[in-house]
Amino acid sequence: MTGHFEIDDSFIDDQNRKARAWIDEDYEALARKLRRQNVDIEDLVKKAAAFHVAIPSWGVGTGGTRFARFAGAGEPRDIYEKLEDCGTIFKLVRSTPAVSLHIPWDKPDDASKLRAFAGARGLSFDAMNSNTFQDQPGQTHSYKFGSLTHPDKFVREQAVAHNLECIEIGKTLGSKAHTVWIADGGNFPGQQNFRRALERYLESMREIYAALPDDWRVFIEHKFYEPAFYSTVINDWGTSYYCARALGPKAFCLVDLGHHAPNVNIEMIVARLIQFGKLAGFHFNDSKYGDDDLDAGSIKPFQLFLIFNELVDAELNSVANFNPAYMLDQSHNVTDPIESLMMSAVELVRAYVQAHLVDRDALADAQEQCDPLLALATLKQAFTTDVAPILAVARERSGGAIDPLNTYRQSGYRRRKAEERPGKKGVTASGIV
Ligand code: LRH
Ligand code: MN
Repeated sequence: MTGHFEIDDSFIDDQNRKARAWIDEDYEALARKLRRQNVDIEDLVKKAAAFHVAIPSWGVGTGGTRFARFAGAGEPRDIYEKLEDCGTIFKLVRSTPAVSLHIPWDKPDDASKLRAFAGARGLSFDAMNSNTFQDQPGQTHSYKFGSLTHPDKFVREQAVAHNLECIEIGKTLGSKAHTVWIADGGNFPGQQNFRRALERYLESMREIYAALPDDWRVFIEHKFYEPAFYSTVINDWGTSYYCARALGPKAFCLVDLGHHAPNVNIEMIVARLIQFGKLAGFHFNDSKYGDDDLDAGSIKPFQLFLIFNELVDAELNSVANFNPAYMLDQSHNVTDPIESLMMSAVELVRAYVQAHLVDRDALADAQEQCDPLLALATLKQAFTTDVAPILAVARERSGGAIDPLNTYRQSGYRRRKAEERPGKKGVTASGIV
């Protein structure tokens, strides 16, 4: 790839030097504050540096809605350019060493070549994602009326075969998990037989499960509506959990934060799935109304903190079968996707570190003493602690940017990509990617 611009380490060092002054001062002040709480700030820096979240390959392109997609400058045009941008995000925030691919959007001509290209940028591949919610050119059977649950067994077989192909590609890429989200459902009462559709789902998923290598996991992703607007086969965590139990020990339940009805207590669903040993992990994002796929922590940061409060409690108590996969799943319709993904990754590390600041003995006492206000105050003390200096020092010590957004903007990366990747800027056909 001739003439491809990259932000080099010396530029990041230069920018970090400019930020050194304020970071040292803030870090010392926070260290003193935490010392009073018998908390060693260095422990938290190590935890922050160890936190990783995967980038969705489909997130580095500009997203859209059914109304329009306003393509940005220097859009990645293929999986290699998507990985270039994922490499840039990783270089600046250091907490995103893996990418989650979507097939066929990212189907590689040469998976080994792709793995090497990613490896050269410090990137590996997280969970694969199948796509039986769109018809591909030349596809024999349409998914208009479903895929793994379609009444026609030839459609189900086609959908199963696609998932097996995703697993084969993933094996070459070094992935260890496969996420299955299906849009199957109905728009009208009576359109589907609810029980038969679920039986067909399990029948199809058993074939996919049987194809999993021993060290792989399959993630079932529930969603309460859209694109089906009356009923969705895998609509909630309960149905997902039933299926994961029915399939076996390699099947788990993935929580996409945008896939729940408004006001659903997602942190409680997370606690349930942790307790039941079936938490696959997350598609982190945020939303105000539906599956808005907005930037994580941008609308409900306290909910994000409460979810991490459950995760850290499980981590500290070494709960069995607790090995969640963290991924972002967002659609960037009006921002530079690289900036949104960087800032979203930072918000996840922030929530994780703040959750480690919860005084769990005090919280347990307040709960046992039936003192709700003290319990809430104990959580809020952690949530209202500004841990930004810890996050910045963790990034810098990992070779990243103290101020990733400013460093990215100073680098002129997007402008350079616009020169390298001439593409049609402006309004294009609708669709999420
Ligand atoms: C469905 C979903 C799923 C992906 C898709 C891009 O809403 O969250 O995880 O396959 O978005
Ligand atoms: Mn998702």
